[in-house]
Amino acid sequence: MPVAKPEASDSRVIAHIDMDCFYVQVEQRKHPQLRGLPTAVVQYNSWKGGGLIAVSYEARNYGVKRSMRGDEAKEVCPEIQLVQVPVARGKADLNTYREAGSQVVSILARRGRCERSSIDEVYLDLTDAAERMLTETSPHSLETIIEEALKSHVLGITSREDGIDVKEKVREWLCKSDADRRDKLLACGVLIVADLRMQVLQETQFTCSAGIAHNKMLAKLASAMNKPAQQTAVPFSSVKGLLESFPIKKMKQLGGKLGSSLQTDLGVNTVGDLWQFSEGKLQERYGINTGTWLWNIARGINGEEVEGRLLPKSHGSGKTFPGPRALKNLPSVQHWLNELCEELSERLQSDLEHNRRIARNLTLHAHAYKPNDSDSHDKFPSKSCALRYGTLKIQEDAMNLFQVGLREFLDSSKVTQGGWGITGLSVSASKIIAIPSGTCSIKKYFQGQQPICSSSKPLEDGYIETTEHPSLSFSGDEDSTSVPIELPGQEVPYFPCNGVDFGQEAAASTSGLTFCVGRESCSESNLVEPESTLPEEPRREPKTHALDQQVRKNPSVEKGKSSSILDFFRRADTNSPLQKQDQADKMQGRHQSHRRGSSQERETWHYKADEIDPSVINELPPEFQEEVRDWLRPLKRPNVVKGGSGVSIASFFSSTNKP
Ligand code: TTP
Repeated sequence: MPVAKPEASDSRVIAHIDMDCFYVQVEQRKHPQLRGLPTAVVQYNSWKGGGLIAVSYEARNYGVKRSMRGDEAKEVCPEIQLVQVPVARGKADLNTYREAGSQVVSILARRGRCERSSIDEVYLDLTDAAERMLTETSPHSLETIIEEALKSHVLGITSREDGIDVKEKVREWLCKSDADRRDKLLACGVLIVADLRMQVLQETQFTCSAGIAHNKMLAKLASAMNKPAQQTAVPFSSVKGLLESFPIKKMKQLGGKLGSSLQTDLGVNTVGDLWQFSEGKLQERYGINTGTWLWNIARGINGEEVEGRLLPKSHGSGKTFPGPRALKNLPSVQHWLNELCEELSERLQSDLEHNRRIARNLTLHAHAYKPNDSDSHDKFPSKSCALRYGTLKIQEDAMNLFQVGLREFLDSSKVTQGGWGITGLSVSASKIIAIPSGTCSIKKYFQGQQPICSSSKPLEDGYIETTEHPSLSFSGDEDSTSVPIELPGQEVPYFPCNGVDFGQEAAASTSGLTFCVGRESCSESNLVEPESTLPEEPRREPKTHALDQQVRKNPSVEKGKSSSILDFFRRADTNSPLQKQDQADKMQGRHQSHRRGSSQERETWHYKADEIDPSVINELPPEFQEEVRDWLRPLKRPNVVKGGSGVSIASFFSSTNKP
């Protein structure tokens, strides 16, 4: 549902950047001999030459369209070059395109807040950069204006009829010293975007188009107006002219039922047609929020912020099984779900390694049909659960979600068996959060491997989803495919685990999420000695935690031989012993300072013992659990949920991150 949001300021400078025929450009960069030729990227399925998913502008000139199949495109344009999308696991592999998109994003993010809105689209908030430019190097003070900026389209100022004078008109507009401040800022935005687009071209060989306006909605409309490799600005005075004749169904969020209702119920075909309806009237018909939103967008008002997000909000992997390829039994569904989950798991792993982010939610979507129900393809319910890391776990959970969905789907029409078919399957991981600083892999730590910890440096995109508290499961089992949170190759001065102080070192691990506490340095010399000889964990050993295994395998930390968790950790760090009494004393306060043990590097850090998730304790070796519970018992707040179901490790981290 659209959300009405008033604009905090009409002096913002927002750009929308859209890559031109993106997949084609990526393929042309890979195969330079294709440059300048009519080219299209086709799906891997070769039926009738494969479905076109991206079409070069040269091919578009021949009338080739994305809706065509390869064979049809060849009829329209016999010399068209068809490039097959890369394939992995029997489905399209989009990694090359994603990576190319990331490369572009990293360039665009240089001048302002950047939101990656799709694989090839980005919003930029250039307000600060434009204000700086206006103060320091205002366009009217510039001797030369870059050519790319002069080629801009400025709505209401330039038109096709301008012919050779067009650049002169743009120059005048850009350099007008007595212009409205909002237009002056926009002019700065035009220069900045032209420069960024040039950088993208030089560094990636890709062209892109852009819209520059004072909000996201107008910028997006403008970027599509002149493609490829061009940019369009919307001065304040031109908003009305732009919207007046704009088809209502082409507006974002009006392509579906709401847009159709405006057409059929109110006779609204263009945005201008909406102007005759008061806000009250629209609210009466569509509710307060939607009514206001409609009234606003009709006037070009859109307060949506550019979110600082360089990375995708979710990961997904899907495949369609049209017509005779529909999946008709559980083993075939299982097979494809396994493939999709494997891909998803790889991407989650990569996101974790490269961006230090974890996803918390797994969703399964399916398209299905059943006998005697022509509408049934809309009715397969999407199902979600907390995401557990590890390919096998994701596969298992996805299959369970599918079966729950299938039961519901079939029950709704009393069809209990047979006759159903699955025409589309997808799994997605969402509710992604950045791992808070201060986490590292206790598993690696205790195995004496290269210490790998997070730094306290924030993520480059600063993206942390805060709307919902996470619900990671604390099952305590772990297989080799589960993912400890660890940050390769990073050195931090100590393990600043935000919150728990179990002694000099303590650790807890969830399935796929591991944190530890205590040490100043992850240097190998401080690690438990014999671990390097330990074998890797077996690939699948459910219900056996890494730390438990460690305790069993390592004679120095065998069950029963360590009288307490402190002893256990003392053995792990003979350089910095900590007295149990000291520690018990420290645990008495809710906000404690803990003096680091190393004589060389002393640090003071804080924790909030009352915010420790009790389920964390279940992750410790059994012989230590009671002891730690004793430490914490007097400090527990009555409303702390037990068992890990309500309070999760991520909320634990985020709460301890509070100032
Ligand atoms: P778009 O931005 O919609 O289109 P485009 O970049 O190919 O062309 P344009 O210059 O008109 O913006 O999509 C970006 C990429 O996403 C596109 O190159 C291929 C892929 N894509 C699909 O795989 N399937 C689809 O249905 C669409 C619309 C896009």
